[in-house]
Amino acid sequence: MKITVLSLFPEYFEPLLRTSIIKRAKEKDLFEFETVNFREFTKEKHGHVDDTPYGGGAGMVLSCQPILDALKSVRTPRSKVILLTPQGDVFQQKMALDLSKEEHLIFLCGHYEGFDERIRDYVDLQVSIGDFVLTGGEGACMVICDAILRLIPGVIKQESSHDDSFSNGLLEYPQYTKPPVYEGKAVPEVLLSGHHANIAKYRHEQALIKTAKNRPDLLNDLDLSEQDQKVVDSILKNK
Ligand code: 6GU
Repeated sequence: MKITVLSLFPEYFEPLLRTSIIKRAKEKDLFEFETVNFREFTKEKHGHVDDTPYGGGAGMVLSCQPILDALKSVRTPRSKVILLTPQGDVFQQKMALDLSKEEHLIFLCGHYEGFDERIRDYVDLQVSIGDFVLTGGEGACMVICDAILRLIPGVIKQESSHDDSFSNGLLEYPQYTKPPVYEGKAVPEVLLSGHHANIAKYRHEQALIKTAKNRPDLLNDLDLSEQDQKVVDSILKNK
């Protein structure tokens, strides 16, 4: 996997690559990462990469030329090009999994008011991380890169991502570690029992309960068993 980020502020990405799990994965060469500052591609004599919007209005609009010339310089037939924008498809775990299997991802990060609309014709995908507006695509790009990189084999233990929230359509079951009792709050008995089948059943039920309580919208996309539906119904009734 190679990631190329086109951004006016490549320094945003330094902490991501310098820290924790992503740093170790980089040291093990599990992925390549490069940033390209598209300001270096501008043909505008003062170095500008944006201009005022046709039709008037506040703010500036990123011009086609610098971004698309920068894109041409890094794109290959096997690249997947993703534009970060609040107007895009909302990023989800399934998209992270699909993108983690790509050979080359190119992210276009905008800043200021937005992109010239014609830039959208040159990308494969437009992605947002939720219904709010950031000052630029960099923060969103970092979030997306983190979610993708941890799914590359070897970055984290395979089992760790298996039970992730969203990977089976549910939120993750609750986890506990020592001590068995903290300020009177005890760890559920079944987790101390060593009975693997009971533990699996308990965890599945807890994942259902947590999802029904916190994110009932996720349940609409699932085909629940009769038993699971009963658990969900009892939670929703008491909400
Ligand atoms: Cl991808 N970009 C910006 N600027 N704001 C956002 C976003 C992206 N996703 C949510 N808000």
